[in-house]
Amino acid sequence: MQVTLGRFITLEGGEGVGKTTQSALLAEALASRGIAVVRTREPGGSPGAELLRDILLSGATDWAPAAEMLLHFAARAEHVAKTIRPAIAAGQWVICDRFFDSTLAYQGYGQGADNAFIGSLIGMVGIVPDLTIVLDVPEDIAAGRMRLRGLAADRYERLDAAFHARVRQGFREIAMANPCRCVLADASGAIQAVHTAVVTAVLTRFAAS
Ligand code: T5A
Repeated sequence: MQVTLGRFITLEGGEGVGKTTQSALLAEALASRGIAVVRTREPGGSPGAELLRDILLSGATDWAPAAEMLLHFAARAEHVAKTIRPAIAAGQWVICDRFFDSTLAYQGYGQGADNAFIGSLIGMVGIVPDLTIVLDVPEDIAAGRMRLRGLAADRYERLDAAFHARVRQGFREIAMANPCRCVLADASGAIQAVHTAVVTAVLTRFAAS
């Protein structure tokens, strides 16, 4: 594969579907092909956005849905300006663990924020991933993985099963509504099997680049 331009790949899905695991494996696979890769995440990914991440995940306060959504976009604007755009401009491939689809799924589908308003803010961010891989796992399997990991739950992880079911359905609908950008991947199998599906999706999408 000949590479000249930076690319922007996002990994999406609910809690514990394996985004962080697959992001690391994909970065290794691309690096082994000589591609310069930047791994990043949301909320966060730049110093200012990481400060907002702490505020959003700590659970120190219960945000009004509109305020929470705007905080995610404030972090995103900072992240895009300070990390994502510079990397792509330098010819690097950016792999981002969550991006604007997470706001649609969590704040829109999950918490009832206005999807049209979220859509207008997505337009203001002004950058759309070249490829979004939505990792899909039944909630019970994902919850089992989180339990096995044994870390303390953050504010979103503590929300109830109905919330997580709406989030999963939201991601599935987003993937189906955006077939040119999104690939919906069954991520309930073994780590290596999911990795193979992720790499195949990436190589297929960028084969002509
Ligand atoms: N959020 C974020 C919003 O509400 N709106 C927004 O706009 C944005 C951007 C971020 C939170 O913020 C919310 C969503 C989130 O709740 P986070 O800590 O970044 O918080 O949380 P997650 O993105 O959910 O990250 P997690 O680390 O919790 O989950 P991952 O990354 O999906 O899963 P991963 O790779 O860490 O794996 C979890 C465990 O499962 C194992 C791993 O080894 C690990 O132990 N595992 C597997 N086990 C078996 N089979 C596989 N295939 C496995 N893959 C991974």
